[in-house]
Amino acid sequence: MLQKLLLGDEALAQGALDAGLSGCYAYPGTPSTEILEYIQTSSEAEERKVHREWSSNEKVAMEEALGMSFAGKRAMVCMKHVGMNVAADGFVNSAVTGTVGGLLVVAADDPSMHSSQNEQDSRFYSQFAMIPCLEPASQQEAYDMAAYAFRLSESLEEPILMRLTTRLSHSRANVTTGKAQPENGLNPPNAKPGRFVLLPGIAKRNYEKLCAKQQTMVDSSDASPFNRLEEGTENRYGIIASGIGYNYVQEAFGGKCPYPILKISQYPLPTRLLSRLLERCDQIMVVEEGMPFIEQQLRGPLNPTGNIHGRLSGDLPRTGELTPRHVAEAFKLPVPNTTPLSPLVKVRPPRLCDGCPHVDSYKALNAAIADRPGANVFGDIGCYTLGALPPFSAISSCVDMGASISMAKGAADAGIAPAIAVIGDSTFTHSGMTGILDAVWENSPITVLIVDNGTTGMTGGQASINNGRLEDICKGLGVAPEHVRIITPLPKNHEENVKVLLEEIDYQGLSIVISRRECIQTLRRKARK
Ligand SMILES: Cc1ncc(C[n+]2csc(CCOP(=O)(O)OP(=O)(O)O)c2C)c(N)n1
Ligand code: SF4
Repeated sequence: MLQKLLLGDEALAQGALDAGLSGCYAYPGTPSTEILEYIQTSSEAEERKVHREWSSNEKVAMEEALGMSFAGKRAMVCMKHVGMNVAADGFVNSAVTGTVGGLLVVAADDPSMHSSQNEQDSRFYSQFAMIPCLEPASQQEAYDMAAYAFRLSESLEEPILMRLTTRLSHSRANVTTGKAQPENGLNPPNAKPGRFVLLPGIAKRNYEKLCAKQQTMVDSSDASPFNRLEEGTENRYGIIASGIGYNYVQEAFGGKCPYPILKISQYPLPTRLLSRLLERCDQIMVVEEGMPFIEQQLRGPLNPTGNIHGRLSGDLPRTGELTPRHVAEAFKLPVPNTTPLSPLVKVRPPRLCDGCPHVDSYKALNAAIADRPGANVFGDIGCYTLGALPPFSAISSCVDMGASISMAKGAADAGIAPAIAVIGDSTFTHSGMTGILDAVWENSPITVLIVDNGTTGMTGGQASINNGRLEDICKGLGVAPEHVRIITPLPKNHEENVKVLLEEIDYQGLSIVISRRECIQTLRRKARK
């Protein structure tokens, strides 16, 4: 046994490695990125040749992990919460096929939207797919749950979802590691049951089986080592605290909570434990991070007695990340002191780094459309989203990965001219390419500016899967070669870049301008090495 100081993400990664992980598949996204990054730098993963490359998007990652599970091995797939929307098709259907080797799907939620477009709660996805969900309350639990999740997955023959949240993913604690287990052997492919072929007849049978497993999943939650009912000395309130919410309760009460606490870290809800709490206490306070997932289930549509409290009742804030202070206020306890921000720390709005290639791309784009008053520029997700802010104020949308191209096409269909999309290289291979196929098919009059800095800058500079092949990819998708142009965003090229952009913007068909210069941060990192 060893003690290690680990982030929640790292604790999970180490737990999965020690539990005989054979492959981790992921697309970067805060706050999940450090899981695969830890495995990429792990010497044991290297020695064992555990798969640890980035995937092109979350759906691909999900299916790759399912393939590894099909082969009998233990696999993990990691993403940020909105990645679940991309992976959803494979994810929901993997519950219908079932799994062979343990399959752990990790979604890291970002309540308060520190670096996200929304604060959706991934627990709903587990309910939707009808599979168990684990929600660690500490870094130690994140470690321990990896092995548990693989065992549970293999006994149920179903994928298991693990939901992390920013605060746990990105804070460190001491973690005691256990004995490493060997990886599963490869199951011969011809021994595979036909249940992976989701033709209607087979899918219907599989779905019946999935429905029949629901009670076993509830029983497993009731018996889970991660769920427990802690006795209190007063029954005025019963507290249901899930995931990291359990820590906030402990902190608000200084570790001496007088009320019974039902700690929930495994779903579906443990009905026997829940009944024991409800029998004892009239008033229930639900302390859960994210959306009111548990509270909503307990209240039903009416909650006639009004005895279920939480985010919906207004006792806790409806939106945003919870804190011990919120819990203290809900129970009218003295509010814990918070350390004020040091005057040395200056709060400033986010901005592009000095010397960032996107600066010169936006300067050229703004100059090119200066006398095109009908121009609309649809943006996407990455460092270049900051082009929406002054001094550029260049883009008017940022919705989901890849939306710039499809929205520009839709707007062009409606008559917007010129319609321009700005998209990063990683976002382009994640979800932009399929939008291009539609625009190629109709030769839509849009210009796509791919700001190619050779990396996935916003999430910390992970490898970008296109690896300098963007022009070939665009031509391969069917874009006319003479309308695939490359510019270098540097001040000295400004006039030339504006000219190229104008030529393509004025062309009445699909054109692509690749603005290529490496991210200053990855460049510096390489120089330091
Ligand atoms: C579905 C989804 N997955 C992951 C993310 C996290 N994320 C935000 S931007 C981005 C990619 C940024 O890379 P790129 O498009 O190359 O632009 P750059 O930041 O390098 O300018 C990622 C992975 C997200 N917002 N949504
Ligand atoms: S990390 Fe790279 S791409 Fe992002 S703002 Fe800085 S220089 Fe630009």
